[in-house]
Amino acid sequence: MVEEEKKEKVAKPKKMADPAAVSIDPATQEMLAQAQKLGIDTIFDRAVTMRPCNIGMQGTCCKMCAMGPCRLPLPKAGIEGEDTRKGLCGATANTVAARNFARMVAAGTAAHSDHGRAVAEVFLSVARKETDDYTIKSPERLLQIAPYFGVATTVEVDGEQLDRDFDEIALEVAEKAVAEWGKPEGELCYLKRAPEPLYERWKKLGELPRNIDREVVEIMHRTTMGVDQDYKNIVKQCTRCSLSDGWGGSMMATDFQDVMFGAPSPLHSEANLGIMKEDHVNIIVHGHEPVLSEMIVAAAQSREMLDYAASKGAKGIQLGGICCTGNEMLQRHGVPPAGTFLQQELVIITGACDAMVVDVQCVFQNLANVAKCFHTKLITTHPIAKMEQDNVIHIEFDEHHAMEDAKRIVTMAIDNFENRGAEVMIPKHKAVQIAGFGVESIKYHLGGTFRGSYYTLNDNIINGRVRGVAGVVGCNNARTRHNEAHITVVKELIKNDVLVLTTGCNGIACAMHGLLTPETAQVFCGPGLAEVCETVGIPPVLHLGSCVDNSRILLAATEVVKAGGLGKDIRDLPAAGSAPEWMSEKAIAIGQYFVASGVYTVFGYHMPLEGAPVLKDYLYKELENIYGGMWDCEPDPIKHAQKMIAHIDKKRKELGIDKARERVLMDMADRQALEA
Ligand code: BF8
Repeated sequence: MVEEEKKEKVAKPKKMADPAAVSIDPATQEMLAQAQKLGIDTIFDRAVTMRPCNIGMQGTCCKMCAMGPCRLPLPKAGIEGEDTRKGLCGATANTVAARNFARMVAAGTAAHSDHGRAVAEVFLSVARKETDDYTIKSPERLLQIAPYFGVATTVEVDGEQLDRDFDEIALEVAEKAVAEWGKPEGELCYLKRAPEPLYERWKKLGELPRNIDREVVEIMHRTTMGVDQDYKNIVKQCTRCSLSDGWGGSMMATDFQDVMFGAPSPLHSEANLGIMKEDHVNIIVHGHEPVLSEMIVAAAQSREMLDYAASKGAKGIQLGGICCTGNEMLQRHGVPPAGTFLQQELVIITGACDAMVVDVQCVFQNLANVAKCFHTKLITTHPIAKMEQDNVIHIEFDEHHAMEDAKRIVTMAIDNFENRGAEVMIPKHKAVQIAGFGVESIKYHLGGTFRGSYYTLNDNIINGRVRGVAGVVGCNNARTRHNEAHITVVKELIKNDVLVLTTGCNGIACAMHGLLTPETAQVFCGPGLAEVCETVGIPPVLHLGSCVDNSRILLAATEVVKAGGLGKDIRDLPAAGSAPEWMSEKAIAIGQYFVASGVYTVFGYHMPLEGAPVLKDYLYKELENIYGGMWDCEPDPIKHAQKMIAHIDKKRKELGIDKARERVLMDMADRQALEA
């Protein structure tokens, strides 16, 4: 009998995800069904069979030492009177949850900033003329940022200011930038890019980051067993560390990528799995650091490689992106993203992916198992990110012979084209998009070349056509329905005349669902925002790039403050932040620097704070008194957007711009009267 029971158990069919229930995207649904037909498990199925740990979800599992893990779940009946929960050492639920939260901030900051460091180091090689493969494509950006590093761009000769030697400027900036990760004293150079009251607040609070590595290290020290036991003091260090990300490592990643690869400007592209082509060699770049992918784009466009592809019977080479390397290639070259974070396995399951090239971050280890079922060459390229499976090829990138590495990879993909199996299925779905916005292009489109400022945007916010601005960013999460919260939040915001700035996987999701074209304004926007978008020809959702490019959102907000009429600090602006489907530690670092920069920031899904209600209250309420920004969490996407809109309205009221203004058409006599 026992044996029979056992057999029955084994024979039970494995639980699988329902494609329509786990994604709103038809391409994802089709490919998931195909994966299930082929018996290949994906993250969607694994999310069904593995449930998350309830105590970890609450943020109150402490595994900082070998006496634990100490688990401090909230009692089912709640807490009446004193909260007596404590770990073996006496750590309270607040301390445990704050330490876990802080370690996420440290990990997120480390990831973005190590990416920034790698880019800055490549730039140093360029400035030292050690590589021919990379050059300076945007000298303007370099001259723009040089003063923040204390590097002069002019030199006085006989009482006259003359342009300084450009190579000298480049080298000095590169050396100063690389030092930002470990300089022994002082503060990060970019902090003074923030509006003055914001910088002064951080200074008064003693939260100016000293150097990037130190702030990450200090979190690791403070949160190890028996050190910082005051949740407010831990959160303070979270701020200092996260600022070294947003106003440090991430901002430098953005800037030096712009300097070397060119500052993005709006361009046309497409998005979703349907960008792959059956008769082309398909190469997918995935990860976050774009240094090698830049070379892959150049190699794939070279006559030599195109001819070689033709000789193997391919009609061309189709590049596509996943995650933020995809966003980087999109914003500078128009390379279409094949999908978001959750679609990475599906790209291979099309059977048409001849090579997937990965660098760092957000890469599933299961890609190697999926690749085993197809002809796909899975290539890791970064010394800090290898895979244990033996079908994975490692080609380590080196900036000194970057083009050689890139050509080797592209050649490998072309050679693999003829090895495709019979199971090729590329979903038809794709959407067009306009991407590649940045601080300057917003200025150009909304301010005009003549004005060259954010004045027109501010004017439209003041007159109420644009109710406010929202930064909606971040990941997909397999615990929520793929893209549903992203799209619902964004649609609700633009319906209510809120202009949306997007990055990361939210940007890809918005592109896939057709929200990144000027034409969508008429369909989805409130009348005010629709009028502005139509007049200047921009989409109501502006794609600003990858997750390190959230620094562009900080700088855009700073430009709005500078343009005047909307307060003196980011905290005064009718603006809010959101990550509807977050999953990465990087999102927590971003959230903390948004909050500490004065932005009300709402996360979807859940936050690992429910087990520590006092800490939660501190982050969701008290931080507003300190920074003007605070955290919030709302899984329901409509309520999520409505909370952001309520905050925007609160700020409009504080600014005295909450009443609809009558639009008066002035004639010449009226104007003359005004001038008099
Ligand atoms: O850095 S949004 S899933 S890809 S972590 Fe990863 Fe999240 Fe996507 Fe970009 Ni950002």
